[in-house]
Amino acid sequence: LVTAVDHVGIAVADLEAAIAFHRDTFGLEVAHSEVNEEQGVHEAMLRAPGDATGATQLQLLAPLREDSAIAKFLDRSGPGLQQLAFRVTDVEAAMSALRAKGLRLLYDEPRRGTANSRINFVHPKDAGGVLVELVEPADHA
Ligand code: V0V
Repeated sequence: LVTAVDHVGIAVADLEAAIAFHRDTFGLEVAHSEVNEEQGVHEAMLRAPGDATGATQLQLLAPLREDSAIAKFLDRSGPGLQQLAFRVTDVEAAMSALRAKGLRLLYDEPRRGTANSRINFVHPKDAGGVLVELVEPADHA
């Protein structure tokens, strides 16, 4: 079902400050950055220099709006780990397999994620308290 850990997501209040922290402290570089209006995030994907394409990335997530999932997470929990994202080759097939096991998916249909990936999420209460994202990268389409 899962082919890799695609990324781990951290909720941050200030994206530029978090990018600078991860660069200056750990040497991570920004591989990609975008605004996702539907998800209410301004995000950056970071990786270690020399990482192969497709290696697990670190996703920094800053809220665009007060009613966004990231703003709510920051209000409740403060900055920190918000999600674990598994890469899959077929997000609809993964959704069906997980639904068949009784897990709740947050969306009926996949939505648009980073770099035109197709995404969905498992409810954290059905995954051991972890918000699990399913990601089908665009180049698998
Ligand atoms: C909430 N809970 C979490 C959690 N968020 N537990 C673990 N990890 C999280 N991130 C817990 C919360 O403490 C409650 O526990 C319970 O879940 C239900 O909370 P709720 O108040 O009913 O729900 P909300 O309003 O906090 O919403 C939680 C969900 C929301 C997961 C439904 O955050 C959501 O829709 N997330 C999916 C979208 C998202 O995260 N987008 C931003 C990333 P107690 O108190 O009942 O025990 S965008 C992205 O990743 C992109 C673009 C990408 O990767 O491509």
